[in-house]
Amino acid sequence: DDLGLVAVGFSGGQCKAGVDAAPMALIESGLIDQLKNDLDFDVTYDGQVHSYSEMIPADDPDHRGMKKPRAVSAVTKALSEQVYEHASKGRFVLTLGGDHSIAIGSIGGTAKAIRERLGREIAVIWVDAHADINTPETSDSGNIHGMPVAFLAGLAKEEREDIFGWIQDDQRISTKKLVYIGLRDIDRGEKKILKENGIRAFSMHDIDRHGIGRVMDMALGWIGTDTPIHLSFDIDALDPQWAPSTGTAVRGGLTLREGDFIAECVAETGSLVALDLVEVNPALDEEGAYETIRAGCSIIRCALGDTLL
Ligand code: DIR
Ligand code: MN
Ligand code: MN
Ligand code: MN
Repeated sequence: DDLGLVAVGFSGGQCKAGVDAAPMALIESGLIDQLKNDLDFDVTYDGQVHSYSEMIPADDPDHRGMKKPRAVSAVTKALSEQVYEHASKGRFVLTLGGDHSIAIGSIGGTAKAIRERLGREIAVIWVDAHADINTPETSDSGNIHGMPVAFLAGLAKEEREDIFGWIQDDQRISTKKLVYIGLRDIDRGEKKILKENGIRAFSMHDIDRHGIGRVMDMALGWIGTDTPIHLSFDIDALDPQWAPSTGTAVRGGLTLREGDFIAECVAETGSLVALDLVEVNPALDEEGAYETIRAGCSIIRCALGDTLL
């Protein structure tokens, strides 16, 4: 099978440096060889970690409370074009972040390519401690990594071309085909948005109540068979015990096996078309960085069809 890999060394969607070093750390730990040799993918990779520095304006004042809006907009626009290029050629697209704001580009590019190629709307499975569905107005932090779903679902819109005005309907997703797994730190405004839009969300409470097996049955049942799926996996969905090196760690999260199991179940559908692995920050909790990177690689392998037997 053909796989397009895009490495995005971008940290501008939040305030902590170091998340831009994750793609290189994941690659140096042997990820590409594993994809080629163990999982038999034909990997198309330009050999670069993109920082898109030439696209980032020197002057980037806050807009509607958003921090670095032009930088995040320019980077995600460029990324959306790269992802679109891979996906429109029928490649599975693996995007290594970077902070989670980059999903505006990766999911936007996938959504557009799948619409054109298959005439289908993608489903998105968002695995995260956070819902990342703040609008600029509901956000307390102004960090755009807390807003990507709002822009992708059209709940947040902006006229200005240089601040996400480039996002068109063919890059957007439906709130009806969005499923969350692992939530446990949701802002007040986000809870309202989830409720008002009837968005399907499985929190850690649901996982405790039903077990991850039943939760995955329900999550995939909601999406339905034969729907192309984009899996966006924030490493902070895992408990800090397994993934301490991340910008906004929240206790009470998924075990390493639960994270891998989610990825395995999505792989089993045969409908996965793209995957993001984001928010690994090797500069934070440096003793834990190796474990965090290892966890990230494991989730990627599972999502790409690696099985225990
Ligand atoms: C918080 C934290 N909800 C915010 N968000 C994220 O800043 O909007 N942390 N995404 O990873
Ligand atoms: Mn996230
Ligand atoms: Mn998160
Ligand atoms: Mn919070």
